[in-house]
Amino acid sequence: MPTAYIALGANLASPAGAPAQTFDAAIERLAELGAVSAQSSYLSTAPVGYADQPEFLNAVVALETELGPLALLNRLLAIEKEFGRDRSHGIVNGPRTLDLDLILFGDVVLDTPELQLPHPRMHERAFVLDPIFEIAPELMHPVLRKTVTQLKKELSPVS
Ligand code: PH2
Ligand code: MG
Ligand code: MG
Repeated sequence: MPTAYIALGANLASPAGAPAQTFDAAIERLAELGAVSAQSSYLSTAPVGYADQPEFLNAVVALETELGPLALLNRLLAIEKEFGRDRSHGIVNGPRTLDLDLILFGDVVLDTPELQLPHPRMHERAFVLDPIFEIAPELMHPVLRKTVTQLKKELSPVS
């Protein structure tokens, strides 16, 4: 069964509470989609891309699932909504109650309007690489053919 790596991000309270409580509850939902085989710690991170917003909580979960990548993506979007995600305001990279990004799905490489795999910015983002490094340092990026450890080393200290 393929392993999906899902990045969690939040910097606003959701119906479940503060971001850490949102993560706890969202991970219970993720566990209904397969088996959660690993989970990083919850890391406080400075906002990237749009600076004028609260700091984020970030984490990564490894999920063994029978769902295909698009079916999984649709379930992630539904869970985001359940936890109060509102995509109607126009701020790209702005504050959110819950962001669930599908980062990797086994070795699948996909480039469609709905879903790109691996996530096209995963290797540029410490808030994604740091939590993956905690749970899977030897995981290989299927396009760049570098491990998460290598990608983390190549990241500039400000990203
Ligand atoms: N997500 C973004 C944009 N910027 N910054 C941090 N620290 N953490 C995030 O999860 C994050 C971000 C877009 O999804
Ligand atoms: Mg995101
Ligand atoms: Mg997202």
